[in-house]
Parts: sequence; structure tokens; C-alpha cells
Amino acid sequence: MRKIITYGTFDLLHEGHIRLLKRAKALGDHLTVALSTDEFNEIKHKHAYHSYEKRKYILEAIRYVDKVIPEISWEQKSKDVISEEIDVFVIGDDWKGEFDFLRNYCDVVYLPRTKNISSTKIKKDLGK
Ligand code: C2G
Repeated sequence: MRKIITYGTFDLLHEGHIRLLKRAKALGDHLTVALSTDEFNEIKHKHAYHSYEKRKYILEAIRYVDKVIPEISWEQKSKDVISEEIDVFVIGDDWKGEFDFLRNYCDVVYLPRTKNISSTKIKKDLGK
């Protein structure tokens, strides 16, 4: 079984997230999402509209997602790849090059981001 992992906040779910998850799952048989906790979002200087529990509930309803684990630190990725027996790490190409060190443990794939959509843009367009 070819196992994939990806990481993110996935707030205010939109087509960019879904397209990322769909393409990630297509690379294997099982997709784990390491979902940023509210505490880790603070470290990322991101404020999610939905709490971790709600963002987890929403992600678990997506057909491409097989498992959701918490992302609590920048440093956990290599441990996760080993403990979850991951074959491929996938993330959007806004992160291109940032996680090449994981090539010691698994394949690393940066996927093109979906243009003209982001949680930040949604909030801005709604005048929040
Ligand atoms: N994404 C995308 N297209 C968009 C918006 C997001 O492909 N228009 C992708 C991102 O590249 C990322 C995933 O969707 O792979 C989740 O996006 P975010 O929730 O913004 O993730 P981020 O805050 O970048 O967290 O340790 C890694 C971080 O946790 C990544």
C-alpha cells in the first residue's frame, strides 16, 4: 500500500484544498493529512476561522482523506514519515524546496497551487 502524507491548516475549505487532496491521493492508495492544531497555527502566525476539531471533522468527510493526525510542530515531519510508514510527502509548490530534506525518508512532491483562491482571499472578499 503506497501511503501519502500532506500537511496544512485547511481552514474555510475551498477548491484549492480539494484539488490538492485529490491529486495527493492519486499518487497512492492511502492519504494521511497532518492538520495544523490551533496552537501550531499560532506558531505559523495563522488564525483559522474553524477550530482544529471542526477542521478535522470536515477533512474526515472528504473521500480522498483516509486519516487525520495533528500537526503540532515544524519538526515532526520526519518522525511522522517513519511512524506512519509514508512513501510520498506532498504539498503545494508555495513550499517548493522547503521540505527537500525529507527525501532521506520518502519521495517529495510539490504540486502547483490552484490559482485565485485562498482562505485569506475568502476572508478579504467577505470584508472580514
Ligand atoms: N493549496 C493549494 N492551492 C490553494 C491554496 C492551498 O494547492 N489555492 C494547498 C497548499 O499548498 C497546501 C494545502 O493546500 O499544500 C493546505 O493549504 P494551507 O492550509 O494554507 O496550508 P499551510 O498553511 O501552507 O500549511 O507544515 C506545513 C504547513 O502546515 C502547511
